[in-house]
Amino acid sequence: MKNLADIGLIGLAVMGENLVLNMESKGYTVAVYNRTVEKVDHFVNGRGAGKNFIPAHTIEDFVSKLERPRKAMMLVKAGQPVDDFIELLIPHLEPGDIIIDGGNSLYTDTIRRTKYVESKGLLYIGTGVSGGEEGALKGPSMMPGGSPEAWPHVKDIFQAVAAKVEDGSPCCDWVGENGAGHYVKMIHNGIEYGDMQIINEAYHIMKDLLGMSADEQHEVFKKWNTEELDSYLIEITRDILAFKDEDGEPLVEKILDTAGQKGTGKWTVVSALDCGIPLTLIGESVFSRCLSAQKDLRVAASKVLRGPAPQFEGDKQQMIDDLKMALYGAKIISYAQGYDLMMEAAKEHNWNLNLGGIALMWRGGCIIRSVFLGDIKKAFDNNPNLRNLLLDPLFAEKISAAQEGWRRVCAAAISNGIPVPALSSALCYFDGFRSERLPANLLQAQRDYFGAHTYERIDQPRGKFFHTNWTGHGGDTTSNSYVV
Ligand code: NBP
Repeated sequence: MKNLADIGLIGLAVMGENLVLNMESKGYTVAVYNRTVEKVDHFVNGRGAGKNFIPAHTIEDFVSKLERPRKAMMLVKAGQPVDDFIELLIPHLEPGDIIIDGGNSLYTDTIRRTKYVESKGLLYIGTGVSGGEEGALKGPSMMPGGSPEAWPHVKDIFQAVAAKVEDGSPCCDWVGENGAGHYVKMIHNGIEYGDMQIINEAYHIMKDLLGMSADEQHEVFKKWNTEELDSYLIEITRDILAFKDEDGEPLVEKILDTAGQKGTGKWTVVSALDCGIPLTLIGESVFSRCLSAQKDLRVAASKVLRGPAPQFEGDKQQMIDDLKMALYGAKIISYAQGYDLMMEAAKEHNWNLNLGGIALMWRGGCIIRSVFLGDIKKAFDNNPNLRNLLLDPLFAEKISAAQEGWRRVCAAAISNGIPVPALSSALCYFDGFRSERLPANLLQAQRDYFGAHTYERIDQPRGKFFHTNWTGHGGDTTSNSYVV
């Protein structure tokens, strides 16, 4: 074993343990440290026994065991622990050494930390790591950003441990400056919320409108996973639906219907609101989790508020085929909106994002991995300046083909009282996006009426603003607007 490690890792919890085992299996020697130091010995004498790990019992000891430039990676709880470890590391590091945060940090924290660490003559990387426990061990998707000079020093290690797609390309590449990597990971998580929500809405329709058993649904998801919806989340839904509890009944039906969340979906929506980008599908997905969490209130409301009893009289197989189209169409919208937001954030933060490369990074190893992402990569390869995914010829054609069935699904759900907030808001976005004229002319008239907010006219050049004295007793003073 080498005396000095190629890289060091702080944080031997689920992600850290599995990621260092992955690194070691690719031939790297890894120094390991954890706040609760007993876990270091427990790991090197347990899962890490007989492998190329160098245990460290203090931060000083940890840093002294790293080859220069030192690469000290943290996989600890996001938030204050990351700042605390940065403070502990800095006094022991030398110019050119690299601190890496692989946790789910908020991108604005990573922007701040990159600036701070660079001000000390060091380099910083904030990298998204997706794929959970199994991904960390067998090949995660990794989205690094931060100090660009740091990338050549970690590229080989990161790309060796990352998941690979069919042609061997790693699901890891440089994303951009300061917080870009964590921003892209945040969007990934937002899309994950959206993909999960639309699958849940399809399940709800199959169960409550079509009256299908879990086994019947399992068969549908099994088929879908061999077609254009082929993805990790469809695959695990297939398996969940087939899973039986000890009494032979589907376990899924015994699980309480309240969803948890850790905040990355919310961060995505907050960023969308800040940037003025309509991220409706992910927004509805976050709010659906919030509504699910109001269990007691919903139970009380269910006794008071009446709606239609679901009743399906049409062609069941047709509705199942329509559901596939609804999922496909909504998925296109979700990615179109997510990419729209990334493009806007990149403008604001001066990130030179490789949009096709991001699709490739998500193509394997992570929770949203799917064959679909290959088409997104192609769309940006064909046109690196593509303004919106819906304007790519292939996606334009696919969404047009999906809309008929998708509309039937939303109409049936709404008339039968089954909530489909993500599927329907995505369809509304599609209809809004393809509208040359929306009713915002009336809205501007209303704003001008009550607040003298002014309006532009269709028969005058853009940028020329008008105010009308709608009531005859208003004044000529106008109000300022902000534009998002
Ligand atoms: P956790 O998020 O549970 O964090 C555990 C680690 O953080 C342990 O090393 C623990 O040390 C350390 N830690 C805590 Br907790 N509080 C600390 C403090 N105040 N000061 C210093 N260290 C502290 O571990 P995880 O689930 O492996 O996740 C690691 C990171 O990766 C997180 O940012 C997470 O959001 C992200 N992530 C997780 C997943 C997943 O599937 N779990 C997937 C993708 C990303 P201790 O042993 O002394 O308590």
